[in-house]
Amino acid sequence: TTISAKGETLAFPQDFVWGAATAAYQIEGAARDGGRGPSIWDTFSHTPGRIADGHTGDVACDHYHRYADDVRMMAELGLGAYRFSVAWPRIQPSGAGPAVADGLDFYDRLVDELLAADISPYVTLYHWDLPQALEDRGGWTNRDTAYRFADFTRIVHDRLGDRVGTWMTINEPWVSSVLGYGIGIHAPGRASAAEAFRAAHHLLLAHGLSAQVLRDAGAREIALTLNLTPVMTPGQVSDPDLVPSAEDSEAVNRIDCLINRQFLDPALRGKYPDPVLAIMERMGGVDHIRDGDLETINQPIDLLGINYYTPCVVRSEPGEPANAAYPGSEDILFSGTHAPTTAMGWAIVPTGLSQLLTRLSRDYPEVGLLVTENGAAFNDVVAGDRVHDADRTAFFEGHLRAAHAAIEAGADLRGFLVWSLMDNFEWAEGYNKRFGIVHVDFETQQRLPKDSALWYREVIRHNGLHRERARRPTLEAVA
Ligand code: GBH
Repeated sequence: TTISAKGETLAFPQDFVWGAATAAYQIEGAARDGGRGPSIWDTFSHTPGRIADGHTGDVACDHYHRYADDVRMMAELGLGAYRFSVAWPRIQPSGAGPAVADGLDFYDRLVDELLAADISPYVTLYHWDLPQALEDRGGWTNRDTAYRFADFTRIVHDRLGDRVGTWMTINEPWVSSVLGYGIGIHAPGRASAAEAFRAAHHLLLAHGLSAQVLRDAGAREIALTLNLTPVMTPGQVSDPDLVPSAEDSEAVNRIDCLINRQFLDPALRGKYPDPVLAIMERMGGVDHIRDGDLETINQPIDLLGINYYTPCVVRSEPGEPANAAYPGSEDILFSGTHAPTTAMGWAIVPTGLSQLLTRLSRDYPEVGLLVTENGAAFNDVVAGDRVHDADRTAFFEGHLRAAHAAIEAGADLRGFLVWSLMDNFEWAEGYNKRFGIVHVDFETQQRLPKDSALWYREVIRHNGLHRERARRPTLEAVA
């Protein structure tokens, strides 16, 4: 697929959903308000040495107290949808038992504010903040956690299901399992390949059980959100049509199985890819996979949520030791690229998104696609009441052109949510890495839409990229 040139006008399908996303621990703060229990991220961020500069989510964007102003800001930006996550420990402080009224009330008020502003709430049920009490009993390595998650799903749907149409079960099980249990750079900070595979399976089981609960309760749209990552050779970064050698193809396929198909295939085809099973056997066995699990995991779902940031670039390199984040990746070299990078050091490759969307629609045609996250951290320039982030605008423009090219090639893409609505707690990086289209001053909690937010508002207004875009809108128009 060819991506249209810069400057060209592009219209998106009617009913295309435009919005922004966040996650509870990254924005809410109020870590001890309303009877909220501790999550693994409270424990982890309060452990010295885990997070850059010792930052925690104790206060974050104080969204718990400022949600009404934040919704007003979303309305001013013209968002049609807002994806947020529900903090499990606000609802069940110890991960089981009756719901806490204050916790449910908060999300109830948030949903009402959104609906009053004509913004569709998109709810993620798990964005990494597992109740610490469940971690104390093994966390995601314990099969029981999946059943606890199904109970939690029921509680939240009972309260919000009359007003929320779109439900996402688990956000990025690869990140939770590998970064949390496999290499320990995320909570709970464990480092074992065997535990990562167990955790991944139980996260998938939790997705399946939760999807069943949602379906039985009459939810309109059910989704699983994955950090899907196009895997390519260095040569394919600049020339997607390049045909790799047999050795390089094997390397690409093995990593694709680990990062993408380990989750896509159980959820959408009811089976693990053979290379993943073989690696699991080597890393501690497959005893955690019980009869019937794959049927449970393979629930019909309506949407696949795609979080896309950067591709994974690999080639065959005999003798190379395994990359710890990819158990079983011996003889594969993870390579840099010549592409420009974001402040995270991630290569900017918009064609990766069009390839990914086209491939998903080809290989998993029964499920609709939604970009649930796409965005970038840059070193923004604050100048008075303006925040200049031309890099971010260019990043989104490139990725929207790529998304549009995929739609033209037949991909069933239904919408695009930017990551993130506002600067927030960027996990292990703390507040140093800013992904927002709205700037947050973490001293004063003042919000300031960046230039990219003003640009995005025009994109939404035109339902696409528009060449005769008027002069840059002024900030006063938003305030
Ligand atoms: C998402 O995860 C999260 O859902 C969100 O909460 C988070 O704030 C946001 O992204 C930004 O980080 O070092 O080149 O190998 C992102 C998942 C997985 C994407 C690791 C980049 C590694 C790139 N990420 N991946 S590289």
